[in-house]
Amino acid sequence: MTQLFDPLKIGDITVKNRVFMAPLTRMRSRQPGNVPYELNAEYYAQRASAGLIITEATQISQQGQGYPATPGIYSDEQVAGWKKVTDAVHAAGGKIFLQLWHVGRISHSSLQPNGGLPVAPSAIAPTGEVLTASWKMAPYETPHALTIPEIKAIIGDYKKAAENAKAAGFDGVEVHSANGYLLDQFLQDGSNKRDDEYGGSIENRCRLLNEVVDAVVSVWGAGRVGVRFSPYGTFNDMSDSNPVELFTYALGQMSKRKLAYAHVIEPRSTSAGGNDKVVDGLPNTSSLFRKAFDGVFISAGGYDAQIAMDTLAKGDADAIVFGRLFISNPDLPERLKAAAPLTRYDRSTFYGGAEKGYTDYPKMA
Ligand code: 8OZ
Repeated sequence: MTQLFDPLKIGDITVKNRVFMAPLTRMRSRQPGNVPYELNAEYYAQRASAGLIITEATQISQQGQGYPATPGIYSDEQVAGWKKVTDAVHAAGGKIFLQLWHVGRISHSSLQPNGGLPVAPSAIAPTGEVLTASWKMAPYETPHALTIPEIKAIIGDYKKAAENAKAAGFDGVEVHSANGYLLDQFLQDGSNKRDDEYGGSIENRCRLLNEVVDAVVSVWGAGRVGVRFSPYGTFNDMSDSNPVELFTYALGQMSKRKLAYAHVIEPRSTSAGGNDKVVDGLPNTSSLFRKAFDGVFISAGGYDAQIAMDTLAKGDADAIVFGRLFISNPDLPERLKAAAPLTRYDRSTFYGGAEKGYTDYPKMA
């Protein structure tokens, strides 16, 4: 158990333990304007005993939004709202990174500026349905394939969002390049069919990621920037013809940039939007990719205390990221340390609403 409670240096900061809180979409920002507010500050502060909190995915622009009531980091009101969150977490002794997000094609025109189409590397609609601005399901629309000037504008939006995150008092930022959102759509060849410098070879498919990370690093310095990947993840209709080669290359690029950490999701956890099954027999991505990144490697997806300890002991990761268990156990590190029973989470209150299923899970007696 000791390893989980050993401090860890990640880039420019040192965290108090290796039990991290995962980025968790909860769709509870204040409306209108997708603004974080006091309730969100209370929720995050309750979880400040995590070594590091990574916030819920936060859109860098209105175009980057794909679900109702997810928070943004592009308006002054949102920056002021996030400042309440970072102040509350810091006052409770925690550290918090903001996750920067652009959903790409996982959106709906009802959420887009001027009712326009969602954007993507290529005009390929994901299969399935999307949640609209009015919380109704609708079929995915065929996205608009981004032009090069539009891609450059998105990189500018990431940079501005990174600056806003700094103004809001975060300790650093994580670039969301996982789970089938924009950067992942460029990386994987199931969704990227471009024939310009942003498509085709692995080098070209990684170009947008590299340019976004460079823009964010220019604001924060590499020691305060992490990145998240989901090799083998199929959520949001993703596929790639050679995930090992692709993600080894992408992690190598991140390694060269000396990022604070790489964060990788195990495919055994169907996680986002899915069910609670842990699927066995899938590749173990932390052991597959650990060596591709020369730095702090953190791993998420279906962990319990035992698997977490074994993974650290084997050296497959330096810290373990807990999602669902952090929803229902605000004091998860203390509970793991005490081997105390864990509260079961209620999936029906994951998305939307207010206090119920959000700030009303008790700490240990
Ligand atoms: C669940 C529901 C909506 C979004 C992700 C940001 O998978 C998400 C997400 C998860 O990364």
